[in-house]
Amino acid sequence: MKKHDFFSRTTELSSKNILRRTIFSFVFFACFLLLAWLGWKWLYAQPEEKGALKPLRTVLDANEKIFSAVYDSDHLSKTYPADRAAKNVRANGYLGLRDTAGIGNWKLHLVKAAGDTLEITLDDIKQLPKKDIVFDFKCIEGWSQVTHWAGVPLKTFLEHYGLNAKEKMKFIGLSTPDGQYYVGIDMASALHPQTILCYEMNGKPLPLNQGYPLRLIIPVKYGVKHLKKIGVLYFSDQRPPDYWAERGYDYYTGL
Ligand SMILES: Nc1nc2c(c(=O)[nH]1)N[C@H]1C(S)=C(S)[C@@H](COP(=O)(O)O)O[C@H]1N2
Ligand SMILES: [Mo]
Repeated sequence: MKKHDFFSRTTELSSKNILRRTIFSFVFFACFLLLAWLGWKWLYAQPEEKGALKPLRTVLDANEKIFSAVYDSDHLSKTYPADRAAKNVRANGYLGLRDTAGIGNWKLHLVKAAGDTLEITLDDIKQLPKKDIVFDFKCIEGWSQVTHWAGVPLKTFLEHYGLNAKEKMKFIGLSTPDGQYYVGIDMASALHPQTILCYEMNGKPLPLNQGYPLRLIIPVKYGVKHLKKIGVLYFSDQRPPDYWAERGYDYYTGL
């Protein structure tokens, strides 16, 4: 008898408990939904800054501070034997590539200072020491591919043109000849030993859709920074304009 009472009491208690808990969970969940909805509304009411909502921009800027502080310019990206490189190389992003008129007269405009621009031909560039690199090219859209490139290290190139003093500036800027696509790169990454002014892919001249005659290859960055068909290269102490950063992407995009 006692035993029975005991059991019926616990059954009663636990069904009360269940009801209480159900109500509690429901209220808790409703509050959670309300808070999430209010948070969302608040976020979208915030002003935009440099292409992203301000609170999100604050997080991006904090990430950038951390990554540039820990960035080690001696750290090398992983490389692969040439036979691992893709034969069918993916091409992505055609801004500034479509107009091919005048490509035969292409020259690189190297802006040494305001009003002082050197015009450099592809043959000039090919005279400089050549470096091959086979690495895993990564696009922020989510794909990657092991690819094989060759050209002159940007650092070697700048030294050849006596621009070592410019290496004290904070950034280099690059743009296509028509100005449709443009990027800015922090100097530490620009001078990284694996950063090259590239004119060959798989041992042949760059195809048009890969940036013929000259592109940037910068393995320490995502694909967005590997500007194809370089028209102009210049130096700056401020962040140069950057096509995808203006559309809300992280400026630094380091790997
Ligand atoms: N001129 C130019 N360069 C560009 C782009 C572009 O649209 N125009 N897209 C960038 C992006 S987003 C990527 S992922 C790489 C792709 O390089 P690939 O065509 O060699 O794969 O080029 C970068 N360089
Ligand atoms: Mo990309």
